[in-house]
Amino acid sequence: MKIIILGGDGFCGWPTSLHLSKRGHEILILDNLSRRKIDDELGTNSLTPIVSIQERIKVWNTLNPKPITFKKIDIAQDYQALEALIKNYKPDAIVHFAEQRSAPYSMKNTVTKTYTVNNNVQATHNLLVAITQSKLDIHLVHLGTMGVYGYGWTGANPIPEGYVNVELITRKGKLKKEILHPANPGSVYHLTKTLDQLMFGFYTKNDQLRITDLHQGIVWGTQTKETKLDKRLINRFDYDGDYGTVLNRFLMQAAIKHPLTIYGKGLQTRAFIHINNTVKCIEIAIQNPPKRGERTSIFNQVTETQRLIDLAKMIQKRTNAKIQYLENPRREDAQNDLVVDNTRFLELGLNPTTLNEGLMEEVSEIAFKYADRVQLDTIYPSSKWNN
Ligand code: NAD
Ligand code: USQ
Repeated sequence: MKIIILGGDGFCGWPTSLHLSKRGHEILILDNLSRRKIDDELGTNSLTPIVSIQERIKVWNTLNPKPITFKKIDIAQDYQALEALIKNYKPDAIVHFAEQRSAPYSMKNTVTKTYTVNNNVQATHNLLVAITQSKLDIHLVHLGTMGVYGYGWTGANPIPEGYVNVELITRKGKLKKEILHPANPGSVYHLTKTLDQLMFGFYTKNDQLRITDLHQGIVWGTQTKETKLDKRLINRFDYDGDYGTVLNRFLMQAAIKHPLTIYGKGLQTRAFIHINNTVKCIEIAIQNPPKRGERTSIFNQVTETQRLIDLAKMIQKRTNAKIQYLENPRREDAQNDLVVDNTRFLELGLNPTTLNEGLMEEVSEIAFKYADRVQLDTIYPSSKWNN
């Protein structure tokens, strides 16, 4: 297949590009490199040393018979270029990772709030218009988030894969319906993902676009089989207070003997998935597109749920790390239960990597190895939900 990867220089996009390229697909990466620029703006870095996108691709193309190509474009700002590229390249599928993905960054200040909304909403909408204009039958696979549901909104029931059965009380009695699960975003970033869902609903209905939305949990881990092939192919690893996600932060903190920073009491439960499973899920999603005219196909892209305190204790047991309880900078429930239905991916062959299996490899091969690159002043959280 010919596949465009939007955001293919990022943490999930780079290993996905390599994974699909290795399996014989023709890959074109589009990225505006904004993620690297934000590192400079925040004075931080990837824990792993990453080379330029041009060098990454050059190395990959010496190892793999199918070359990857790259174009620098801002899909939120340069609509004409995006439309022209899609029309010329004629992809079978487009995978859309290209959004500002940090919740803390999206809550930092007025500039980052408006940037996140403008970038993410415009990127997704431009893409939908460009696919429609191309008149090509392209399957769009988008990376959404578990955070569109809130965490545990439906109480004791598992969070369903996108849609929920409801009974409406009307003047004429009860009406049964299946609707999109109510949105309950917890940050401006998560809010943009709920808006993406509405746009997908409209374009599947109005223009019969074929769209898959993957509600992904927190991704942990760094390397995949392909990124391990050469040190210049290494994936990025964010650890700072804005972009570092909780489990990768704990791993880095344990490696440098910094206490594990739990916000609140650590009774929040979240959904997790290893990067190896992320790339596999994208492959499965591409192989199983919805039909033209069908509603958005939604998968929950998660393999397990964990309470943060349990994660911290799991790492403590292996590394003797201390735990530090910080006042929670976020506005979120101090405690929640979270059960998630992920049947669709399991039935299509996903084989989950569990935390127990992968943790020590991450600690020793990544966190300890690159511990001397940590910029200590970026570890504590600096974004607050209520200033
Ligand atoms: P990332 O920031 O590492 O990668 C995103 C890439 O998109 C970056 O390379 C960035 O330069 C590019 N980009 C952003 N805006 C762009 C634009 N307007 N034009 C062109 N390129 C643009 O993020 P990631 O962790 O790889 O996440 C990828 C996607 O997966 C995001 O949409 C995110 O919301 C979703 N997701 C990530 C996680 C996670 O834990 N990392 C979990 C759930 C969902
Ligand atoms: N947390 C800590 N200590 C830390 C960092 C975070 O206790 O040092 C807590 C947070 O308060 C929160 C939880 O850990 O309760 C998760 O935070 P996170 O930063 O790991 O994840 P989040 O902000 O939710 O965002 C990440 C990705 C985002 C993706 C989302 C999936 O950055 O792109 O959409 O995970 S999900 O959380 O399932 O919605």
